[in-house]
Amino acid sequence: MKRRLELWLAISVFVLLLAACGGGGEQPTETTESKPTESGAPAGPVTTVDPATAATLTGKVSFDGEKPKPRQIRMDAEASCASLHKEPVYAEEVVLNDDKTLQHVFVYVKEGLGDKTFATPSETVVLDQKGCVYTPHMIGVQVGQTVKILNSDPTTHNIHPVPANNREWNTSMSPGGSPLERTFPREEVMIPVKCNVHPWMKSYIGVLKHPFFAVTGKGGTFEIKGLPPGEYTIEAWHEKLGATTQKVTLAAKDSKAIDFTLKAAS
Ligand SMILES: [Cu+2]
Repeated sequence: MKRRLELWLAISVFVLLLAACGGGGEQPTETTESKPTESGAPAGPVTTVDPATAATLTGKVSFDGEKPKPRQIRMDAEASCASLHKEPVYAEEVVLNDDKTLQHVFVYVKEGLGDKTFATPSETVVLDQKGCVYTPHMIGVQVGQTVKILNSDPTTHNIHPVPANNREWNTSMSPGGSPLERTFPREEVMIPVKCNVHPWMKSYIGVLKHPFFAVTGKGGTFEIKGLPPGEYTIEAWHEKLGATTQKVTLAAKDSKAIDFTLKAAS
């Protein structure tokens, strides 16, 4: 009789332990309310910025130094890529406009938004492989926002992001195949992207929890709209020239311009 009681107690303890460890799928999920979902999309209440108070930040990024000589990409080893170009193709590492402003600088709010969470945009951001070059060279997305990767080339690419804070993956994409859709669940400035087939292919993806970022283009300018009033640290990030920050205070409805200068690598 005593033995049966001991056995019964042992079974009870085991069952209790199993329940405490969350073995069942119907446990209340009390601990997940503020954690991001699997895709990285915010699970908690999202911040809506009142358009009546929203501020705008604009500016441009300039280059200081001797203009670097553009580096020509040699595609000779891959005839299917080389045949897609009649003109020489240059690496997009340092792309200068005529007025010495810079393209492909990621300008974003680095600090100042506190714990605010923002809705994940439903629009996808396209990254194409065209002429054996990533187009555009640099993109920004929010955590959980879909990046749609295309292969517009008559050749196979193998896209391979090399993140430090997200999961690494690489996928082969054959010509005429379906687009690839991917999300990144964690913030990261920036994720380098390479192609395992073509060593010259390089791109960058910036992933943020908020929508306040821009990539400079022709003219080296940026515009970040819809900012809640506040004090911010803004960073301008460049793949070869490094990063620089500036602090800015934005009052309600403010429209401010700040300029950045990135020096030639010494
Ligand atoms: Cu490729």
